[in-house]
Amino acid sequence: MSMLSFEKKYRVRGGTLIGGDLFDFWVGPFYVGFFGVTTMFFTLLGVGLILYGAAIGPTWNVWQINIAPPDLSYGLGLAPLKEGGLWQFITFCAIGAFVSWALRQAEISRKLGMGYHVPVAFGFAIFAYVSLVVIRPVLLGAWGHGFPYGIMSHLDWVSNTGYQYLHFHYNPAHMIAVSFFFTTAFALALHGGAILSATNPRGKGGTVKGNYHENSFFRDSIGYSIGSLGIHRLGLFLALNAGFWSAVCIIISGPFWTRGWPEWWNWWLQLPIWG
Ligand code: 07D
Ligand code: 07D
Ligand code: U10
Repeated sequence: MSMLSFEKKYRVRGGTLIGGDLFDFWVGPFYVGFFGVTTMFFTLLGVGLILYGAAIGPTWNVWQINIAPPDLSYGLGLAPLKEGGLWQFITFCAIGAFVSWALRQAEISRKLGMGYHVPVAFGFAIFAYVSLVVIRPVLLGAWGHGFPYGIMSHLDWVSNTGYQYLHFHYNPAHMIAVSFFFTTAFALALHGGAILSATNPRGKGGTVKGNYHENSFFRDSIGYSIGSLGIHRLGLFLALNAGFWSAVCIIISGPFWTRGWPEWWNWWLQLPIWG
C-alpha cells in the first residue's frame, strides 16, 4: 500500500508526454495521466468484449472460455464479430492497453527523473506478444495464425504449433530463449540468496553484512564478482534476451522455416569437413 506520509514529495507535477496538466493527478495510490485514462479505456473495452465473447459462447467455465481468431480463409481481412472479429477487436484493445501502460511507465519515470529502463523492458514483453498476434500472422498472410484467447485453448495452440514443426526443441532460437529463461532464474536465485545471506547474519546479534562481503563470497567461490550494480545490469540483460529470442523463435517458424526443426540441423551433416 502507498505510504502517503513520505510519498508526497515524489508527487510532482509535469513530465507528461501529452495532455499537459489535464490528467496530471493521482487517484489513491495510482498516478492517472493521459495514458492511465487510455489504459483504462482499452482495458475496460477489451475485458467487456471478452465477457461478451464468453456470453455468446458455450461455457462460463473460466478454464474453457475461448475466443478464437478468424478462420484462415479470412486472410488479413476483417471478420464478422462472431467469427473472429471479436478476437481482432480484443487484440487491438490489448495492444492499446499494453502500449498505454508502457507510456504511463515512461511518464512516471520522467516525473521521478529516472531512466526509461522499466518501460523499455516492458516493451520487450509487448514485442513478444505482438510477434505472436501481428508480426507472424501478417507474414503468414492470415490473422488465423494468432493464438486464441483462453486459458487452456492457448496451451493447445502452443502444443499444436510446436508439433507442426515436428520437434520445437530443435528450433535454435527456442534453445537460446529457453537457456536465457533458465539463466534468469539462476541469476535471480543467486542474487536473492546473496542479498538475504548478507542481511541475515547467522546467530542473534551478528552484524549485517554489505557489499564487500557479497563481493568476497563470489570471489572466494568462483574467483570473480560482477558487483552490486553489475548483477542488476546482467539480470535485465538476461530477462530481455529471454523475451527477445522467444519472439525470434516464433517469427522464424513458418515465415522463414516451413519444415520440421530437426531438419534445420542438416547443415551440420552437410559441412564439407566430414569428407
Ligand atoms: C506472474 C504476472 C501476473 C500475470 C498473470 C496472468 C490473464 C488471462 C484471460 C480468461 C507470469 C494473468 C492472466 C489476464 C485471463 C482470459 C481470457 C506473469 C505473472 C497471473 N499467456 N502460457 C499462463 C498469458 C502465451 C503458456 C498463465 C497472457 C503464448 C504456457 C496465464 C499472454 C505462449 C503456460 C497466462 C500469454 C504461452 C502459460 C500464467 C499474452 C508463449 C502455462 C502466466 C497476453 C508465451 C501457464 C494455464 C504467468 C498456465 C500459462 C497468460 C501468452 C504459453 C493464464 C496474458 C501464446 C505453456 N499464461 N502463453 O504466470 O498455467 O506469467 O496456463 O501474451 O503453463 Mg500463457
Ligand atoms: C508473449 C507475454 C506477453 C505479456 C504481456 C502482458 C496482461 C495484464 C493483468 C495481472 C513471452 C500481458 C498482461 C494480460 C494482466 C493483471 C492485473 C511473453 C509473452 C505483453 N518451451 N514454445 C516459448 C519452453 C516446447 C512452443 C517461449 C520450455 C515444446 C511454441 C519460451 C520448454 C513445444 C512457442 C518457451 C518448451 C513448444 C513456444 C515462451 C520445455 C510444444 C511460442 C516464453 C522445458 C509441444 C513461444 C513468443 C515467451 C514463443 C514459446 C520455453 C517446450 C512450442 C522460450 C522451457 C517442445 C509454439 N517456449 N515449446 O515467449 O516463443 O514469453 O512466443 O520443454 O510461440 Mg516452447
Ligand atoms: C521491484 C523492485 C524493487 C521494489 C519493488 C518492486 C521490481 C528496488 C523497492 C516491485 C515488485 C513487487 C511489488 C513484487 C510483486 C510483483 C510481481 C510478482 C509482478 C506481478 C504483479 C502483479 C500480478 C500485480 C498486477 C497489478 C496491476 C497491474 C495493478 C492493477 C491496477 C489497476 C487495474 C489500475 C491501474 C491504474 C490506471 C490505469 C490509472 C489510474 C486509474 C484509476 C485509479 C481508475 C480511475 C480511472 C480514471 C480516472 C480514468 C477513467 C477512465 C475512462 C474515462 C475510460 C472509460 C471508458 C469507457 C468506455 C468505460 O525492484 O526494488 O522495491 O517493490
